[in-house]
Amino acid sequence: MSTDGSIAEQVLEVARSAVAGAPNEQARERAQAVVDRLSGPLRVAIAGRVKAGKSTLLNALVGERLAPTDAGECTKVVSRYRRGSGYQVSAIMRDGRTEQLAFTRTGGSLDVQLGGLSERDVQLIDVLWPTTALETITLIDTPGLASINDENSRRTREFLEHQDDRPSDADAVIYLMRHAHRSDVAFLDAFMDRSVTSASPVNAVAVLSRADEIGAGRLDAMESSTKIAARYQADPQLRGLCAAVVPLAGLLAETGLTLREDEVAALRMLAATDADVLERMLLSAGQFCDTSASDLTVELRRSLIDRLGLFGVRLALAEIRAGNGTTAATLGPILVRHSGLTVLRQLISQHFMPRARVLQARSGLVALRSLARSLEAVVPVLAADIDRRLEHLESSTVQFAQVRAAHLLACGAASVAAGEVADLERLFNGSPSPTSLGLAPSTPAQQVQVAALSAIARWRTQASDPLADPTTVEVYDIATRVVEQVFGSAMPG
Ligand SMILES: Nc1nc2c(ncn2[C@@H]2O[C@H](COP(=O)(O)OP(=O)(O)O)[C@@H](O)[C@H]2O)c(=O)[nH]1
Ligand SMILES: [Mg+2]
Repeated sequence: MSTDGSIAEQVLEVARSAVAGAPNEQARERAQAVVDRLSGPLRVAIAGRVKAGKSTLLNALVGERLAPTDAGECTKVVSRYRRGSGYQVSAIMRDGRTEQLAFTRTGGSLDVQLGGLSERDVQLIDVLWPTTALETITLIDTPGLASINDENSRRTREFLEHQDDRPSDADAVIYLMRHAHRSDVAFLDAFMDRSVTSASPVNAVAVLSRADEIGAGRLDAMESSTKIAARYQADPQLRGLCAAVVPLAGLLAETGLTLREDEVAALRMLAATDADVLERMLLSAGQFCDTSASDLTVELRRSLIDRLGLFGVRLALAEIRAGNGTTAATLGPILVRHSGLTVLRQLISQHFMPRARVLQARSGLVALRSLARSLEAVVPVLAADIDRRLEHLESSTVQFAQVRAAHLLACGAASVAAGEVADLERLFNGSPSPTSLGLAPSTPAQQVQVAALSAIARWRTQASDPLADPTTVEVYDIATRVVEQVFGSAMPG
């Protein structure tokens, strides 16, 4: 039986022979790109409207303030953050050149200078950073989608969407929405109908961002946003576009992870303010920063609002007063806990990661197939060999089929009975194992086989329903294949 890893390795092997047999530099580069991709980490793009909180989320995931969160020139360009052995920032130009960029770190945040370069000529800013947070994923910050036709949106779509001759540059997408605005759904839709590789409900997750601002930043903001996210997730249209919707206060997470002792000292001073006075101050950001509101300088108060938001300030003060967190080391984790970052992280590690290798292999396969097509006229033997090997891989590998079935199921293309959805989802999620059948991993082999036989009978019966449409039949067929694998790997003894 193939493991997830070996699928990627098999595609990698095909890519390596394409590199070796490439008749020209261009073909070699394309094949090499597949090799690089399959041996590198998963690429997760963060997309959404301007000011949705994309860069803030990226920083929270890294635990450092790498992505600029202002509207500086670099926020208009796609930026990629990946692990490096040292610190290095470069611009990959549209004409293919690479230019080293100067950068500084001020107040804990990374500041990149474009020098004399025009952002219009820059295709991508490539940041190499030595942090373990980027070991298994590369994060991509995209310019905001203000409207479907503007320049930034074009750049983002160019990056995310599957183009005819090459697969998307992202393996998975985190889509940020402040609220499920009509056009947000339209944007999401535009990404999704491209191909399984670029985006599908299988590799996209939606984040209800800036969740702390819901309900004017009251202390129950996160509970309200959790309910709203649950409602979005139940929406059939959204369910068909992304795997899940989770609420997130990215700013709280970013600041919690980078909280400084001097900031907590200022918060402690505020917490000691007379309760009535404080109550009034916390009514709005304007009142909080009013010149005469506190002995703390206006500048200091404004920076607390920038770093925490009104909700974050309220939360921090309440926690300090309760004695739960009075230093950066104790208050920081409390802020992170309230932010929703843990749930998002779990989603990434449980949803994206197990499929990461499969998705990458799938992207590689698409790229190699299009390479083979372009080589047909020049080196027909090599092209045919690549095609044949890819075909064989695709048909013999149940994981590709699982991803496809999960996609068809999630986007509603397959019409299965409501009572079957959970069982099918379980089958399409992860490598075939007793867990696929809802059994404990330690279930005795004989028992697994008995359960598998009855599941095979169940899905086969469904697949042979003469009234079922072809897509639905395909999903049941794939379910049967998965269970057969479970059966085959459960050896009594
Ligand atoms: N209150 C609050 N503000 C946020 C949050 N995330 C981002 N912001 C603020 O919203 C603004 C835009 O954030 P940014 O990350 O640059 O958005 P981007 O344009 O999508 O990259 C900045 O001023 C952030 O501080 C959040 O979770 N809560
Ligand atoms: Mg940004």
